Amino acid sequence: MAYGKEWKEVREDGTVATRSNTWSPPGSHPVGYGVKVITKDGKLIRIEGDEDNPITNGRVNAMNLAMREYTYSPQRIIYPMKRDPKDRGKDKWERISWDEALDICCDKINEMKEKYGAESIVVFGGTGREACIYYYALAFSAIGTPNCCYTQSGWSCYGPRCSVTDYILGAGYPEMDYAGYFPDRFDDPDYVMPQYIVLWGKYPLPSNGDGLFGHAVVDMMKRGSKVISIDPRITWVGAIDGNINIQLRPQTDTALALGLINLLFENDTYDHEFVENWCYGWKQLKERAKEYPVDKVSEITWVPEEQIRKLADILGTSKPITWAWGLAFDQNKNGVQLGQAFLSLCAMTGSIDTPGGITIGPPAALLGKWRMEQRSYLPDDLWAKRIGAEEWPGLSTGMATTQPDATLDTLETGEPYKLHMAWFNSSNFLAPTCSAQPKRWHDGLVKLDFVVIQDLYMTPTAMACGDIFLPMSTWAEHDGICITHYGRNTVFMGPMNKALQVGECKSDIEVCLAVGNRLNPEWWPWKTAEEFLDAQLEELGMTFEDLREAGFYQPGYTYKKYEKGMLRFDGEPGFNTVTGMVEMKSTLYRAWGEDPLPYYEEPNYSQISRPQDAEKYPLIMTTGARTYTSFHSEHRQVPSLRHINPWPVIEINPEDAPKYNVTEGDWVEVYNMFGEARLKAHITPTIHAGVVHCTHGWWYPEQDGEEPNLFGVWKSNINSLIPHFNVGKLGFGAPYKGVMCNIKRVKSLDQD
Ligand SMILES: Nc1nc2c(c(=O)[nH]1)N[C@H]1C(S)=C(S)[C@@H](COP(=O)(O)OP(=O)(O)OC[C@H]3O[C@@H](n4cnc5c(=O)[nH]c(N)nc54)[C@H](O)[C@@H]3O)O[C@H]1N2
Ligand SMILES: Nc1nc2c(c(=O)[nH]1)N[C@H]1C(S)=C(S)[C@@H](COP(=O)(O)OP(=O)(O)OC[C@H]3O[C@@H](n4cnc5c(=O)[nH]c(N)nc54)[C@H](O)[C@@H]3O)O[C@H]1N2
Ligand SMILES: [Mo]
Repeated sequence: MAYGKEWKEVREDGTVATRSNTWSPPGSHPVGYGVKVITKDGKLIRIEGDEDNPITNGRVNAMNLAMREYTYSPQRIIYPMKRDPKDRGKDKWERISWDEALDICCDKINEMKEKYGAESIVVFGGTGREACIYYYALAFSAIGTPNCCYTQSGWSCYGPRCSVTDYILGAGYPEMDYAGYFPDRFDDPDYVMPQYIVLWGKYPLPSNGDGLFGHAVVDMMKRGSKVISIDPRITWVGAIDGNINIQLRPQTDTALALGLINLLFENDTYDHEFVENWCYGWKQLKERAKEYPVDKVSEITWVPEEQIRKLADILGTSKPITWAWGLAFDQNKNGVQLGQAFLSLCAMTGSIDTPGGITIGPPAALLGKWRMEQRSYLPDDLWAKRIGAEEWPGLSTGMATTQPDATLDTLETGEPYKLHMAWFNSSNFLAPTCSAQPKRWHDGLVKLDFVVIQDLYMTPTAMACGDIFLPMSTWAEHDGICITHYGRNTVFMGPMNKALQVGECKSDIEVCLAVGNRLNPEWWPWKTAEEFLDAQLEELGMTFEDLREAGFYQPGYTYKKYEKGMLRFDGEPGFNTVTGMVEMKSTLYRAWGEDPLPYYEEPNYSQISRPQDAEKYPLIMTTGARTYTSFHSEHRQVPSLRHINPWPVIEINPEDAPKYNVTEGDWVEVYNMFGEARLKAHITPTIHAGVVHCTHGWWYPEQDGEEPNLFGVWKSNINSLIPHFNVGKLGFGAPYKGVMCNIKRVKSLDQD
């Protein structure tokens, strides 16, 4: 159903309902909950679900239900501000106009370029938010630096999965098939309901990770699909009768995947037609997988042998099977091999590009042309200066960024050149979000000459090092486009429609345009967001107003594109890889000095690889499983959400808790050779014995914000326990979801 002009409606009670699609800010991934923003006299009243949205059907997540509190929080920053660099760490901000703020920023950019070269400026960006579409362009063609950095050690989010897909499959992000492409959804005649949904290292109900509307899993369960959850924790979905839990030791997934591949070959239950015609290197993979017999895999993973066999039987005999892979792939040094093995399993079960299997995007992203072009603005010699690009081709080929760990080294050592200026766009990485060993980042950042912060709230990062603060609008306060997987697998695209204005806040697009207009008008000719969005949508033959009136866009899906010549730039059948096939044995991995076949590697900080530390640190810590009430470090100031989850939590198995004299609700210090953090104990049998899980992203906005306290950012900073440069051979992956640790009971957040 198209909305027509009724995307904005005045109701009888005088309120206005503006249909929109939520993305960010505040943070969220491009899923696009369809909503109605209810305003009165320009003020936000509430968010309602939009029952006409074909995917979300009127449902809204907790963070959007709390939008009014978020929008009008007294702690939100709604005017541009400046602070003298000598007052960093002090609450000495002064309100200024946008013009003054932008003039200062642009003058500084020009000054840095002249004195030290454009590469002395680095743009930092965070996760999956709308800003991510624009901060690369902000760096490359507005500011003119090759150094755009996503700071998570080993680029451990999404980038690895996308790059692995690119290298092995030559396609856009593989997503579980939840019939999102079709207006009639699950009733579409082309669609087949999967027998099983594999949720591997992903729990999409709270996370809606990457581009997947998590509740679709529940919609599919209602229609008969069963879930296989591969996770050290038993989740709500896993706990439902008939669903299967494979509770493994963190970071041992690649061994499990290879064990399953071995059994599918051994049992001869793989899809012969697909494997033999469309997969390169399958015989070598078969040989490699023989090194992973089920008894060995059971010992490595802690999963009982009979469970592994049963799982292999299900995978070999059920059709269709749909697969979702999550963050646990990226946050693993061995994750590139895991991704390769995972895609091989998808191939062996005949799931790739088939109804009810996994969908894949074409090699060129929808609305991706403009983003690619911005890169070409930079001359080759400047592009060659991108930090870590030459040393890490396996990363820098897939990602247009710096290598994050190398960026920290550059910040600390001034090699190969000194960094002088940073522009933070949607990243608060001192709070335990992106950065591992955040104190090291802190000490490097406070020494920079000039720092710009583009955010909605005063954060520990802004307080520590910001000189200019540019206040951002929420998704309800600006125009934009929400597109799943940034166009790499466009299940759905929808308009974000401005419904209100708060203070003088502007959107990320507007800031990009303002900076681009000043510094590089030839590449930034658009004056308004709408003009810019019109230009973006030209390739689809529509304007932004058309998209508003349509309400949403679902492109439809053609299955088995590889048979039809729809996946390669040359129009031939096959996949867009070096060999034209699914590369179970990777040509590119080999070219970059990596084993072309998947292998299991024990994590560096485990009791097995460091027996000398096993007694000191007998537990394994995984972190960051998402909660319904926060997006990373955001939302801690929102009373109703904080009420639900008031403190950081460490989950401990009831077998382990008494050994440490810990009971429910106690404060616990978790520590290892890198650092420590304090959280509250939750004793639960849903976590595997021997493993603890810690929530991430904690700081205390209610506390003193000035240095050295910085809103208590060091107290529960779980990333203090995560080492840097613990990455795989391609430069990807880090142990955020698996390091050894110990715990002890303490009196409180501050007292031993
Ligand atoms: N231990 C551990 N650490 C982790 C993880 C984990 O699982 N465990 N997960 C990691 C992952 S996967 C990721 S992606 C990172 C995320 O790390 P970050 O993306 O750095 O997340 P935040 O700390 O929330 O910082 C985002 C900042 O941007 C602001 N913001 C929100 N939306 C917008 C917007 O649209 N525009 C602008 N300009 N600003 C906005 C927010 O207010 C916030 O201050 O954290 C990582 N850290
Ligand atoms: N509400 C909310 N939503 C979010 C975010 C948020 O902060 N809050 N962050 C967003 C971001 S940036 C991302 S990347 C996504 C991530 O979302 P997901 O991909 O769903 O990842 P997580 O929630 O980190 O972890 C998923 C599951 O992996 C399990 N796990 C932990 N270690 C391992 C392991 O070694 N192996 C396996 N197989 N499983 C393991 C955890 O127990 C957890 O249940 O969520 C996004 N959505
Ligand atoms: Mo992420």
